[in-house]
Order: sequence, then structure tokens, then C-alpha cells
Amino acid sequence: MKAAVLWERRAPLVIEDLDLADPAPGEARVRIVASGVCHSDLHHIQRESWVAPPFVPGHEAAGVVEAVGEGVTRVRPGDRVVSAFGVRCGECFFCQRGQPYLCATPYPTHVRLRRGDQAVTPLLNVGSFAERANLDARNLVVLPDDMPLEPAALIACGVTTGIGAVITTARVEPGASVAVIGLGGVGLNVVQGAVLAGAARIIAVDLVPYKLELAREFGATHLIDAREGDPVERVKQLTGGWGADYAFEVIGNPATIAQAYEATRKGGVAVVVGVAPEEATVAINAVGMMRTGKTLVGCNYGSVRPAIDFPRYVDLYRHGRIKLDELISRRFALDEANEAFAAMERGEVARGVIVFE
Ligand code: PAD
Ligand code: ZN
Repeated sequence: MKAAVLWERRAPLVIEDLDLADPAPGEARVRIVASGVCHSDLHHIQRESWVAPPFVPGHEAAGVVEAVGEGVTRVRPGDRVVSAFGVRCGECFFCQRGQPYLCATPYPTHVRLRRGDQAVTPLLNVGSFAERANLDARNLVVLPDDMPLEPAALIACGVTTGIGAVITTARVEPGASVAVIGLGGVGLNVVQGAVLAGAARIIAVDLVPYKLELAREFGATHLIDAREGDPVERVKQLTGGWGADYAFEVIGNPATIAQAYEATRKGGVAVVVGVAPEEATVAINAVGMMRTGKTLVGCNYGSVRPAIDFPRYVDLYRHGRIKLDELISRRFALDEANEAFAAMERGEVARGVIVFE
């Protein structure tokens, strides 16, 4: 089975022929049809991270179930599915509290993929830059027959994280002002989440003119080119001098996280969506935190509950209330995976998607 493998941090991905084990108890073997290209994969490729190579990237996938392991009743062969990433055991302190995105159960360690004697890790419990993957059945949500798999794949991460940050994490209310710093595959979904929430002012910030244009198409009301100066002052100018009710950082950079906090009005909410480097810290004036009464909140995976939220996003798409096809700027074959990341780094795509025959 063909898969893209990272053997060494910062090295190019290599297409390999891997052996895939039979699905273990609780797993389903899924033929991957589409896998979105998310910056989180690139962070694991480029930065020191808690996942050691070799690994197969890809965590934004949809496909078709081919076989199921012992005890799997959620899905059957032939089901078309979208997969969440990570672990949701349903039993731990966090899952029991209805916060499965914070599940405390460790990732499984049994070997699913190997090349010869060498075990290869599926990144984030998915590893969908591969023709097939054994996926934790608890992460799978069955799709309706009329839901195409390419847009469905984006629900697995970018859509859920971006819209969820607005609707579930921050609970933006109608009429609010929202600033979004970083307009990639996730940030554009923050923009359309703000539209769904009824935000009145949606201020979109990026360094790339194409991204600003995309943000307009997704519903941004004001655009700020961050190359032209400090976006914090511009956000304040557009919000009566106070700052936005809500500001979202969707890059993963301590400097822009501080910008999002500063661009939030007194009593407002700043949301950290971007994944910063492991050791990074953010400098925020301490007494200002007290005086301004702001809330600074982290958004892990859009606070998602896949079984509840994925079908909602499918329905919103089918009723024309959210854009998914418009997020797919370019399709790549598996052996173009390196180029797919390069296109993302050059700012040329909203989302790239790896598609399989
Ligand atoms: P992307 O590369 O598609 O988009 C990032 C955007 O940020 C690009 O449009 C850049 O031009 C823009 N940008 C970069 N630097 C600046 C700057 N200084 N000022 C303004 N704009 C800038 O990435 P993505 O949308 O796939 O992911 C964005 C982040 O979200 C990334 O850190 C990723 O790891 C994280 C993420 N978090 C979760 C989560 O659970 N919180 C889930 C998925 C992705
Ligand atoms: Zn992602």
C-alpha cells in the first residue's frame, strides 16, 4: 500500500510501499478517498514535536470502510465516513464531561504500519496520506449518500476547528465584531463561522493579498494587509477605538497571538487556534490582564464532539449555509505531497487536498 512517509524531520516525504496490519479490535480499515493538507502536519514535519519519525502525515480524511476489526458496530464495510483525529475514549475524566477534544487517554502504540521491520506511526491516530488506514472506529462518522467525500474530508479538521472556534469555543453572538488573524484553511473557516454566528463586523488579517480576497468571498467585511503596518491599530480603528469583541489567532505564532489579545476590546475574548512551537511563550502585560478583564482562551480542535458536530457541518453544506468546495483550491496526487505543502507555504491555496484514484 502506497503512503507518504517522513523519515527524518524537515526532510521531504518519501512515497513508500507499506504493510498495513489487519484492523485491530475497535478499528476499521478505510480506503482513503481525500485527505486535506493542514498546517498542523507541516508543523510536525518541520518542528521538533511529540511525534517521532517515521510517520505518515494526514489527519483530515474521508473514505470508504473496507473491513472492521472485532467489536466494531459503529460502521460497516461500504460505509462512507469522515474521521476525527486524536483519541476519544469516552471513559476518561474529560470525555465524561463532554469534552472529548481533551481526551486524556494515550495514543495507541500497537503497530499498524510497517516497512520491513520498521514500524511507522500514523500521525494523530490517522495517517491519511496513504491509500488505506486503520482508523479508530470511535473517530468515524458515517456520511449520507449524497455527501461528496472531497468536501467531507475538510470537515475532519479545518472546517470543524475554524467554525467550532467561533460557535462552540467562543460562542460569538449576533452583532459581534470579530477579528481573524491568519486566513489559511482554518482561518477562512473562522471567517465563515463568524458569518454563521451573525457577526456584524468580520475583520480579516493576512500578509497575502490572495488570502484577503478569499476572506472577502467567505464573508469578511473588512480586510487588513498586515504588511502595511500594525494590524492591532487597524482593528481598533475599525471597532470604535476599543478593539474587537472577539479576536482569533489562526497562525501559531507567539507574536500574532499577542496581537490577537491586544486587538480584543476590554472585556472581550481572544482565542488561540494556531499551534505554536512546543517551547514558545507569549508576552502579555500582566496588570493589563487584570485591568482589561479580557478572556484569553485556547481552542483545541474547535471544541468538537464529532458525532454531534460533523453531521451539522454536513447539513449546513448541503443547505448552502457553509462553503466547502470553495476551500479546495487545488488537488494533488499522493506523490505530489511535498508540492502540496510547498503550495500552502507559498500562500497559494485555501486548502490543498490529496486525492486518491
Ligand atoms: P495555513 O498555512 O493554511 O494558513 C496560515 C495563514 O496565516 C496563511 O494565510 C499565512 O499567510 C498567514 N500568516 C502567516 N503569518 C502571518 C502574520 N504574521 N500575520 C498575518 N497572517 C499571517 O495554515 P492552516 O490554516 O492550515 O493552520 C493555521 C494554524 O492553525 C496552524 O498553526 C495549525 O497548526 C493550526 C491548527 N490548529 C488546530 C487546533 O486544534 N487548534 C487544528 C488545525 C490547525
Ligand atoms: Zn489539521
